[in-house]
Amino acid sequence: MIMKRLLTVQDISCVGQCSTTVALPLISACGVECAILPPAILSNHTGGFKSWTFADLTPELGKVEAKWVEQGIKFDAFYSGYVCETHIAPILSIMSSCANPGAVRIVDPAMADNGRLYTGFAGDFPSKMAQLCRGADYLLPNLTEAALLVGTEPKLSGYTEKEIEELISRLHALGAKNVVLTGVSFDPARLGSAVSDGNKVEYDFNERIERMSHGTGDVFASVFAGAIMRGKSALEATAIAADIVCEAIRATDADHWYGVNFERTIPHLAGVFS
Ligand code: PXL
Repeated sequence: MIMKRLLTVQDISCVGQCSTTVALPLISACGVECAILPPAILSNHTGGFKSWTFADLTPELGKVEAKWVEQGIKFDAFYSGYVCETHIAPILSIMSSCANPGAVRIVDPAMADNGRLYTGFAGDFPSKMAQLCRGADYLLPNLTEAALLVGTEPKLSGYTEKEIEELISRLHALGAKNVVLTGVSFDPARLGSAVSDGNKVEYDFNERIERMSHGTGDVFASVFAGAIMRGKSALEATAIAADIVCEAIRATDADHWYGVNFERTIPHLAGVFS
């Protein structure tokens, strides 16, 4: 079987176990070639560190695209994560000029959690991120991102099944084909995702782990992307990704605060696809 080639577009946070430094090893472990395009390089992520450097590579993106077009470099899939406003137009352009026929677009609108936008994003950023979501084959928001994308006030908990399904139909109305909404819970003991193809909504739940962990959205989206490229359905990919997230949280050292020790799940993940 010919190996699929995926391009992930998200920052490099040099320290912090998030975005590209999570996507590259996990997607590789799924047996999928992972090319990267970092639109910015940070010393570390913005979620809990006191400060960080931020080198914006927006001017590089068009040059990289021109070089890939010149050489006929194309991708079977695109997976975008944490990006800023100036990156969105160049990413949309690359996704159209460097796509193999039938290329899949996976969009994790990584911009918010726990009811709030991440530090550094302006209040109108969700409307910019919505432009990336428009052509998504798979859109992977958490509950806060979903609410902000459709222009509603995020609730921290207490969504009913009816409210979840209403939120999902509004995400489809943005132009996303399949929606995987994470952080869904109807029972305090269980946490999971709602998976919708626009016709039906299915659910995947795991036992809730009472621990605040950074970077789990990136672990989830990376494994989901790898699993989709290996031919899994959206519900199967969700279940595999959620299991790896739970395993990674449980495998994380007690005093490790800025990410999860997902590295310990790599042998298991590689085994799923061997
Ligand atoms: O995990 C999402 C993420 C990615 N990249 C950067 C971040 C965050 C979350 O805070 O700060 C730079």
